[in-house]
Amino acid sequence: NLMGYKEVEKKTVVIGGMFPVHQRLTDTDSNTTIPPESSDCEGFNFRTFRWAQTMLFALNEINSRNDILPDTELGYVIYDSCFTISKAVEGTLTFLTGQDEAVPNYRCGDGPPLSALVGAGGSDLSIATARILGLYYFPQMSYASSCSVLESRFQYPTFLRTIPSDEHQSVAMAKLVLHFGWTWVGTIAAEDDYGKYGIKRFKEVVEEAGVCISFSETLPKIRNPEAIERIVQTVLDSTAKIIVVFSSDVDLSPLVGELLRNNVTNRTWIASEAWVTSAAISRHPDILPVLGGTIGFAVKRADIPGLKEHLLSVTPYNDSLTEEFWGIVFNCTMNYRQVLSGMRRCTREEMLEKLNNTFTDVSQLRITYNVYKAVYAVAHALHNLEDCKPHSGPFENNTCADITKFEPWQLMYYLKNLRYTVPHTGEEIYFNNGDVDGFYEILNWQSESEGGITYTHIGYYNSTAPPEERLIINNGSIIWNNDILETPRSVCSDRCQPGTRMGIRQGEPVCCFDCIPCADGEISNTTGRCIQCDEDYWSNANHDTCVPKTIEFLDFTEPLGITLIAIAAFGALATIAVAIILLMHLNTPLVNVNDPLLSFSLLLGLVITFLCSIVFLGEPQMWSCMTSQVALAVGFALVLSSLMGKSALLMLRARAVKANDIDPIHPRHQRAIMIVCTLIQAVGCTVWLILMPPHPVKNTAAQNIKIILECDPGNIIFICSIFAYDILLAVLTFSFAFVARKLEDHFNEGKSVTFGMLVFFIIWISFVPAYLSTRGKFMVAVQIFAILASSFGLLACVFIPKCYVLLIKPERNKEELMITRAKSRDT
Ligand code: TCR
Repeated sequence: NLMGYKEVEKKTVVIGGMFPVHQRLTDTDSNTTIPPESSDCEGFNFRTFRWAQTMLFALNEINSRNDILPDTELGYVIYDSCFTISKAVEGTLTFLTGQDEAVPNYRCGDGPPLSALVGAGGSDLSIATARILGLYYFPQMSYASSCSVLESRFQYPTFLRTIPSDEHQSVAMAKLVLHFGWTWVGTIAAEDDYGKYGIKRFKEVVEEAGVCISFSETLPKIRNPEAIERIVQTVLDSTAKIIVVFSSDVDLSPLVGELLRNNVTNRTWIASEAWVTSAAISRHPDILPVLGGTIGFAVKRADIPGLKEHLLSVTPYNDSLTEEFWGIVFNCTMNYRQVLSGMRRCTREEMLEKLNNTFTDVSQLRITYNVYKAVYAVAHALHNLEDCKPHSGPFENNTCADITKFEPWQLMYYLKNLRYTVPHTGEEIYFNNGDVDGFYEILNWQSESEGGITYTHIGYYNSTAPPEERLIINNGSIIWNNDILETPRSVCSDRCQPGTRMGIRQGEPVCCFDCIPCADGEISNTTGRCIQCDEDYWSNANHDTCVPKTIEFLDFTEPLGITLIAIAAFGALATIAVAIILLMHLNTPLVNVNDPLLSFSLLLGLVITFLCSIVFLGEPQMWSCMTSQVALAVGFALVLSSLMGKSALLMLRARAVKANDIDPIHPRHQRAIMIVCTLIQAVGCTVWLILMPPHPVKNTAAQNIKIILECDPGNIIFICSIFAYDILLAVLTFSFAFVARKLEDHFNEGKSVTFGMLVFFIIWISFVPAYLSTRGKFMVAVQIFAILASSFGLLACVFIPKCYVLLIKPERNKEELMITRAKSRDT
């Protein structure tokens, strides 16, 4: 692998380089009958060979410059790590010992001092070499090992790199996924530290933000077609349209082949830095339907003037690698024995210029630029070391290091504190604890006119910017991998429609859910969660907004209300009419047979009950709640106590008639009964009104969608006892009248009162079930009906017979008749 170094008279310092020029080891049979040998490599990689050549180019450039290391020549040793850890370790040990054998801790001969190792390619290789180099405090400057674990200066004390840590790239990818609102993504990682740690960090960030991972696959390092097929199947089976791939192009290539074979289209691939500009992937024929629209992250690109010429001037005589390169490119050989076995002999007249090859393609110098920067970093550090002013050096006792025989840790000092500008691009480089700032260009794979792929710049990610400005994407310039040219959607379950909520599916990620309708009284808009409506609100039919509950009370203006008012008014007028009739015949026997005052108080009570039923209507107010109940109770008390006064007289008369006694009762007593009984009720009601007055309430519990405005009785015991008192009066009245029902000489007043009371009872008894089985405003209607009906009942039963006689049969209204009747019964 040694490519050699030039021997010159000047002081010489050697820089080591390690590049994965070959892709893998040749399979060796594990035969132990012969001594084992270091295995050979195969799969020549033009891209990485360009990296190696760039190191040479940079060294030549530095050597020919007079401002950097004017008195010192840079030599080099370059090793091929073959993408394998064992080769990388072997190369490192060989480098340290200076022998062509890997003998650790031993360096023989006094060759020029070694300075630093530029390499070793992939992170897993660098992790292995950095551990060994770290033992000797030997600087390692990597150009492509981006894995975040290499950040640890504790584990890898002398590791530096010109590529940003993948910490930034993983976060940037996560930000990208969140930027487009994808919540359902698949991941594919190479089976190395780069892939594993990169995806791990990506998942952490993305899952914290609520994104779910549909599948996580690992790309095998060694040929394994079954595993590749399985991955393709997973990709096909998954509903995730976004697939994040953290892998190098070498490891990804077999999968891409299989994807092409299965024609896996309509997916958007998110590329990591290692394959986003890889010709090995994008130059596949017919790649566009499969990987077109890919979005990826790439490190800074640069133009390096003179590099193209250097690459084209490569000749096959220098070393074994260029010789092999030449043979592969031109399909010929320079090996005499192979020529004998029939291969075309190289003419040495072949022209690299005519080739369109990854090696000579200098349009995407990204890792190549990192190599260039790495070589310059070492050269500048050496320059500073040589430039040290005696007696003011940084080391113990202000000493300087000697460029002809310095220790690796002394160079490490200069590397750590280095700050330099890269030629041609003017970029300023310094190492922040061994790392550079995270800056990525975001590229989009778009179709080129000739059917190829161009990497279109669509934005960038800058880890040093303030958090909101880190990811800048120009959405408009993206061309997606679908026919509709719209940002693809990748979700497991679509967002729940308003009115429904997310219902978890047992055993599935949280991004996959069913949408379940909200319960009544709950709504959801866009959050996928149902929330209870406020107290006075209720959900609409779609469950997406809370609407105010309808307010219910029996209004004056509605037909039912109007009807009730009409009936009540009619009742009151009828009662007044009866009173007028009675007044007009005030001095007739029929009116005077019982105390007429009681008749009028009775009629007054009836007017009160008729009118108070109107107060039950309308929106309940404090005053209406108080008046309606109290007026009803007092009105009935007045009615019933008047009737009781009347029937008490009748009962006693009936007794007296039987016993032929004289009139036992005086109208004064009757009036006293009436007044006392009514007053008791009035006092009770007053206490009620003062202590716990009835008041209007909003009843939200009875019915979901309505607020019923009603009167709360204030205290249930009060209202019960007040109406119980009315019942007591009614029962007494009834029993008095019942006893007197057969009394003939009183125009059958006893009978009519008995009958009226019966009607009264029947109405109130049937009221109870009717009242209990209705809801809302109809309860009020039922109540009013009962009041009106019972009042009508009493009015009709007690006064219709009287009015009949007074108006239609006035001849019966005679005292004699009454007396003769009584007498005839006596005889
Ligand atoms: N870091 C990867 C290896 C790698 C690579 C590449 C390999 C990167 N970029 C381009 C081939 C081509 C970035 C690692 O393993 O750290």
